[in-house]
Amino acid sequence: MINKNEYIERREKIYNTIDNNSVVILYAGASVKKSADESYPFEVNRNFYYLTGICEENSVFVAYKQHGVATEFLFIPEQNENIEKWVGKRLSVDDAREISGIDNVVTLNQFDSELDLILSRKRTGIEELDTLYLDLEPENLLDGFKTTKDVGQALILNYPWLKLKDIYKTIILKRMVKSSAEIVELKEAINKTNIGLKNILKKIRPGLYEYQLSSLFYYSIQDYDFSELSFPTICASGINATTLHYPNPKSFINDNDLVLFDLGARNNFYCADISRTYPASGKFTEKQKQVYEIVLKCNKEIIKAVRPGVTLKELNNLATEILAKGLMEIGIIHNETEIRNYYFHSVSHHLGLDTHDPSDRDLPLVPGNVITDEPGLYIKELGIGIRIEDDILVTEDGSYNLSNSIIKEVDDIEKALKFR
Ligand SMILES: [Mn+2]
Repeated sequence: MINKNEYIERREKIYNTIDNNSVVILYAGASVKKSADESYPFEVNRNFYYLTGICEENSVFVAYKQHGVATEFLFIPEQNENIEKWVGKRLSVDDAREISGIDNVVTLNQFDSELDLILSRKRTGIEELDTLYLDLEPENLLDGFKTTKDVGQALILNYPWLKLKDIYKTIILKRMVKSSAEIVELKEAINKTNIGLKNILKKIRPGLYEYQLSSLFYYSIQDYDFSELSFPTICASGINATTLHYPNPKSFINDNDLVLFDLGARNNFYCADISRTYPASGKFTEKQKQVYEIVLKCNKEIIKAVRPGVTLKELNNLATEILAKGLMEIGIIHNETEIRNYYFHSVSHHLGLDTHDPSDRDLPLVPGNVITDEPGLYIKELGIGIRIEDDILVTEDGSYNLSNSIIKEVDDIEKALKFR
């Protein structure tokens, strides 16, 4: 778990970058209606969570900065015996204080009046308040249909002395650099993912349906410690693996199929994102092995190339070059440009509280960044789709593969499959 001192530090860093005479409001969000009286499971706004550690629907964080000093409030739903009879215990004010390190925790029934005191500048010392910061990420929906921009515009109408500013980028730039505690969280997410993959290696064989293996992964991480998935599991056999985000794992796994898995468990919201490709029969065919070795070589070369100063674009150019060279050597393509038919995504994205962690993809890497390394080749005419994905930490002088305990060598995979 992330310690409350770290949440306090994270907020301090944000206060250091925002204007004096400003107020920040961040919303936890609410679950989205599904149908009738059912909702989708609540997913907390990750920027709110990053700065508070709180995962309670409808909570709001407010801080105003005057003369370089920030005054903070956290508003959470009130505990209510009648409601709790139906939905279970809610977070107490004391617990919220302990998790977040915010002293001023207040229940939501006081939100409107407290916010009005601040925005109308009625508190002593905030007569100059003139800036309102919101997370204006365009798709940031508060309840499935109202955006923070809508909320901001309504507030500006009521308090016309405020000008609206976006704090989204400020927060995501901080999120891009992981602390040592965040690396521990990610390692544990990867560890759980490996538990699921090991179970898959014990069960995979021709004659199963894809969904039997994707559900085995979910069962494994739930059975381990009630973990959630980072994202819906991709389990794609044979030609299905040439669809990048193959959505509907209903196919029968045939004798000589490779099966591509792209999956991850999450740990306190930190997401693992791993891909592995296994031969259902237990042995790669010669052709499959040739293609697999090209992707694996690329995966390893990218790990070596990751270091501070490199950009994701440079990594992708390198990946494209290696994959093209490999396919030319085995005669599948005859010039480099044809690689676009067989490799058409990007080799890396940032990873963290989101699987595709928000980031500025043009910034050169710095120590503390965590990115994926996921080359792939998708050859429809051979019915082969292969992706090998690891999660890589950028260090002071290079990189460290956080998922180095998850096997990926041909020999290791075939050996593991022998003992099914
Ligand atoms: Mn990925």
